[in-house]
Amino acid sequence: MAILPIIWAPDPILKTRCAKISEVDAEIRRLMDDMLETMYAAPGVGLAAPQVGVTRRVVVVDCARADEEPRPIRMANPELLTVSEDEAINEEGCLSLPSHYADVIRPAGAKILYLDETGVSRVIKTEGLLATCIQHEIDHLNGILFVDHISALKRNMIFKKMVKAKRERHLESAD
Ligand code: GNR
Ligand code: NI
Repeated sequence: MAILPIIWAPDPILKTRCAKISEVDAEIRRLMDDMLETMYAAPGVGLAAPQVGVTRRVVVVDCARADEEPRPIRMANPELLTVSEDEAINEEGCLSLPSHYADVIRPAGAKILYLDETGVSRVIKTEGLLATCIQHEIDHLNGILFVDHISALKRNMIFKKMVKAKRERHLESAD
């Protein structure tokens, strides 16, 4: 397994609509495992393939609490089948926008269809953090970031700070 570098916004890769997986093969399973290792190291509760530079529809999540056993979920081609009518406001963060947080309104629950790591089609009913997290990850596969759900003013403030943070990260790696 390997820890992969995480792409920071703004970056055109994070705005790309990702391609469907035609078959969950060994290469995709390897990508899922590397993404999980990268996510746990960050640490984060979810990660989408475009965040590690791969524009394909692959997502990993683990929303288990710290006092629970890990519950990794590997997904290819995740889709929202249905969403609940009731909404929830949650403070979201993103590994591609480090140290920026904002309240986002989304459906509180969702039924998700995906292919697991063996290529078997599964449906899960989600609520709470898992529902929020999977919707955030599916957004990534469609080139959408959580800041696209907030005001343009707040979004532009965050992007300006990210441009500066990226410049400083590049200067660091240069010396
Ligand atoms: O680690 C993460 N935490 C988080 C918190 C609230 C809503 C969504 C998330 S996902 C994020 C990791 C990430 O950037 N996934 O794409
Ligand atoms: Ni994210």
